[in-house]
Parts: sequence; structure tokens; C-alpha cells
Amino acid sequence: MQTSVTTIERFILDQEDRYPEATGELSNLLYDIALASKIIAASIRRAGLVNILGSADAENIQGEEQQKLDVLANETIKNCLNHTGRVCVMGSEEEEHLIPVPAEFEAGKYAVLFDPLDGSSNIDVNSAVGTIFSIYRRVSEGRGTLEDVLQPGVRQVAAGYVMYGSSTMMVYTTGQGVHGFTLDPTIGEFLLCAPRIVTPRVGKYYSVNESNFARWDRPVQTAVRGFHGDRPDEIKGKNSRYIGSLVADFHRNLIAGGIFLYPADTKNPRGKLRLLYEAAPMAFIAEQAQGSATDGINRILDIQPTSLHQRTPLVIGSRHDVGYVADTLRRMQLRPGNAHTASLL
Ligand code: P6P
Repeated sequence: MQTSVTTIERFILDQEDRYPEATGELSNLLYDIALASKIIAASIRRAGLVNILGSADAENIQGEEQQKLDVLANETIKNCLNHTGRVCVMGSEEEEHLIPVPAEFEAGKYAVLFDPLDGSSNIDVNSAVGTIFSIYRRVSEGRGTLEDVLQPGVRQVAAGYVMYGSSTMMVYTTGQGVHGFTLDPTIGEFLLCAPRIVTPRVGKYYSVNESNFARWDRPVQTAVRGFHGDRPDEIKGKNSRYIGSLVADFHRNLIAGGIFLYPADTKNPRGKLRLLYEAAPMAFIAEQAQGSATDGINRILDIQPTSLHQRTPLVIGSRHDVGYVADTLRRMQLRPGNAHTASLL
């Protein structure tokens, strides 16, 4: 039996040892998030059992399972982070306003943004869902403010996701490469399974919701036709894979090579995905894995946020493929996010 396993705790400590000035607070914050994800994973594993186990202990199980899992995930993350003295403020996809640290707890030096359970509509059909997180060093004094979270993605100190799929996997970066860990539920530990993930320069897959095709502007339609194989002089056609869960689509493409696109369209003129807790953390990971991420043309990590829940178009994954999309859009001189262009052409 293999005994030389590397737990996420050991790996993070080894990484921290490289920085004498490290205080261990960021490491501990990453453990806090890992703990929250173990609790969320346990709840998700039981989600399909509520109708069977409901009679066993109706109040507890029913209550827990009836509580929407994304609300439960949100509360779990807040409760794992808010008392530690490591966090000054949080922002969540589930909450309209900034989440302050309760007055009885010390406000720490990190601001944390998260989508507690992205793609939760997939739970009912047992498809993969995920938690996405992004960590910044605070820039304000006092109890934490919007200023601490409205920072460009390039200032993230850590970002990652947990995918609740056939296994529970945590992938994160602190700017020293991208590393993957699989949860061994028999011992409750995340074990290193994919150190230093590098995404292939040219992808096998393209992932986009093609039902939006008619609502895209013409340059985006042209770029996607390249992935259909219509423009072999520009780019080789690719296989289509689209689950409709960002974490699952992103993870497959990260490992196998591919490009994920959620362009702006006439229904979502600024795109559908959120900058602060979806696009920016995934962009940090993509770039650390030698991939790239844009809003079609501009680097995601350079965007200066102006509001907590602002949306952005997202093109992310294998560097060559993301560059091809940007070249196509630039050449046609139209910016993504201007979805009405199609109606003008
Ligand atoms: P659509 C899930 O609701 C989500 O936020 C992402 O996880 C996913 O990539 C996207 O929306 C799917 O959106 O419009 O294709 O269903």
C-alpha cells in the first residue's frame, strides 16, 4: 500500500517554506477553504438520497437537504472563514452585498470572493458542480470594504476551485503553478494527484453554448465557425464538449487542452459569467497553467472591477486557441460585449 502520500496541508507548507517572510496565514486560509469544501462535498453526496433517507431522520436530513445546496454551501464557506482572523471581508455569488466579518471577530488581511456552488442546477441530474474562490490581500484599513474586493485579477494572491464530480478535486494556484488534489473520503484528506498542471498550447475541445449562436455578434460567430472546421486555413476544427458547468468544462479543458467561451450576446450584453468570482480566479489558474483568458480581446486579469457582481464575456483555455479568437475579433475590429453589432451587420 502506498504510504508516501502528500496531503494538501503538507504541500502548502512545503510551498510556504520557500518564502521566509510567509506568516502561514494564507496557508491556513487555504486549509479553511479545503475544510469547507469537504463539508460541501458530504452534503452533495447525500443530495440524491433525501427521498430515501428522509423518513430516517426527517427533521435533520430533510431540513439539511431541503435547504438549497447552494445556500448551504454559501453558509458553510462563511462559517469556516469568518471567525479565523484571516479574512476582513467576503463577497459571494449568493449574496447581493459584501459580507462583513462579524464584529466579535478580528478582521484579517485577506479578502475572499467565491461562487459557493457554481452550476448547482446540474445537481438534480447528477452532473459535476463546483466551488470557485479568489483571494486578495486587503488594501483598506479597518473592517474591510468594497475596495478590498474591487481589485484587478492580476492582484490575486490565490485562486482555485473544487469540483464535486466522480471524485472531489481541488485545484489551486498561489502564483507558483497550478496543483490538483483528490479528496480521499476514507481519510478525509485532499491528496496531491496533479502537481504543476500545464494546459496544452492547442486544445482538443471547444466548449460553448451553441444555442446562443444567433445572438452573438458576427466576429464571434466567425471565430466559432473556425472550431467547427469551417476555416482550416486559420485553425483546425475541434470536438465540442459542453456540460453547462463552468468548473467541469474548465477542468476538462485545463487537463486535455481546450477553449471555453461564454461570449456576450443580445440576451447577456456584458456576458453571463461574473468577473470577480468566476472569470478572474479561472483566469489566474489558466495563466499559471500556461494558458490564457480574455474577454474576447482584453486580458481578464487586467480588468479593473467596478461592481461586486459585474459580468464579463469569457474566452479561456489553451493559449493558441484563445489567441486565435482575439486575432479574429481584432481583425474584424469589433469589441466583445457589443452584442448588438450582429444586428448592424
Ligand atoms: P448556459 C452555470 O449556471 C453557469 O453559471 C456556469 O457554471 C456555466 O458555464 C454557465 O452558467 C452555463 O450557462 O447559459 O450555457 O446554461
